[in-house]
Amino acid sequence: MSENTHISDLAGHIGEAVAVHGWLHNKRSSGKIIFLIVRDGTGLVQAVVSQGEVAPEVWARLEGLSYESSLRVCGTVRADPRAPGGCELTVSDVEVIGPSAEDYPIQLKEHGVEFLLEHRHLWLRTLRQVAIMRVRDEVVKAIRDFFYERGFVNIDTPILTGAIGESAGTLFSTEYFDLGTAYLAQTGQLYNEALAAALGRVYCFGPTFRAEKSKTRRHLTEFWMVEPEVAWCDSECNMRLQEDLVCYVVARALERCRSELVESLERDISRLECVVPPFPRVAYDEAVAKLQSLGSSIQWGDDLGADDETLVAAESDRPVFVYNYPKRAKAFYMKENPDDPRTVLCDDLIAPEGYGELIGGSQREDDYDRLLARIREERLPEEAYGWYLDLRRYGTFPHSGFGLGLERTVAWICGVHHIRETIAFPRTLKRIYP
Ligand code: NSS
Repeated sequence: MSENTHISDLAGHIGEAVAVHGWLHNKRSSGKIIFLIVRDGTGLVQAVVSQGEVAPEVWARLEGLSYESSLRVCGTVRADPRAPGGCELTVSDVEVIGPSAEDYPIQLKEHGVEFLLEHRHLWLRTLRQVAIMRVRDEVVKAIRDFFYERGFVNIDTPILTGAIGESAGTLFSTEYFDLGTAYLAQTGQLYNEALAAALGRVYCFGPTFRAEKSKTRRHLTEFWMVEPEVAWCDSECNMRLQEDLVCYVVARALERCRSELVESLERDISRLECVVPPFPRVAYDEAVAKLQSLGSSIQWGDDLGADDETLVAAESDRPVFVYNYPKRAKAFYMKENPDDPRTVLCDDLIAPEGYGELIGGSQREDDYDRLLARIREERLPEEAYGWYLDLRRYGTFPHSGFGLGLERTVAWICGVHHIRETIAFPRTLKRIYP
């Protein structure tokens, strides 16, 4: 492969001859000049071809060139303050590496979302999708840096599991040799708890799976979750960690993805600039009373619905904690609230602007008998939890953790309505292609 200069680096090569490799994003011509807009994933550049300055066969090649053909463009970099990136290419040669068929399905016009999802492998090439993938990458890096800087150890928990992590209702299962049924992980949390007793502060970050029947803009069947687990940390300490993480990630996106957010995604970043501690904290009881006064049909004991979440955070300029939910609305592993045993020591962090729950977290039940009772109440298969109960038999310890949904966080930061755009190949109730 010959030398390649990335479009984002062209400004450092003014006056030099370079070769750029990319795809034809757009084209227009005016008489004896053809303007090619080339994209390579790092940016766009206008390549200016003058008929008099290229060989006749090159000119002929360009006249019929279709969108998304892949190209090698040779030329000299010229400073142009009006051009995106501050420069253009004066072309000496163009080689067509892979011509694109005439029927490239994604045009510059608006398409329906089902059509776009059917062509997700090509839709990803558009500037908006490229910007979202770059923000996602930055968010992932920020999350890893946050935990690394604080001394957490990253652990990869299993994806094939024997114990139900969250709720039996949303499991993907598969036959596992002679050992019966295995499940795709809904969470890495239970394994994280074992590791917290080994290493103190740990986190896992990977894909999780839920056979969600809900067709909402906040649900995927495969999504990525970062889950820290911290020994000697109570529910209050857990909420502070969540607040710090979210503020760190938002600040990083604002610092390093400003052009993606502002130019490509037209995000109102003033809404992100006010994401600083402290986040409001509303007890579940209070939240229910307030929601009822606003017309919600929620009853004490119910989990918050999507509309309730939107309402709870509607007046806030930053995410809102709702804490200490009723036991019956939450998972079996949450610690009973000593001040009100009908509730558990947990929190959901709800984003403003209608993006819903970003985080679910809790202090874990560290009492052997209470945990066993909860496993039985929920009719979970006790034999699968022997190892999990052992953590309470051999040196139990107060500990807490949470799970932050990557796609919901990226959707909120990008201001993207539906989380399906925040993962390369979304998996939903009705879609496994492409
Ligand atoms: O079910 S959670 O509220 N909590 C857990 O899984 C805990 N085991 C985490 C822990 O304490 N270690 O899910 C956590 C987050 C939730 O707030 C959402 O942001 C995201 O995971 N989540 C989802 N994102 C996309 N699609 C679906 N279906 C989904 N479910 C949860």
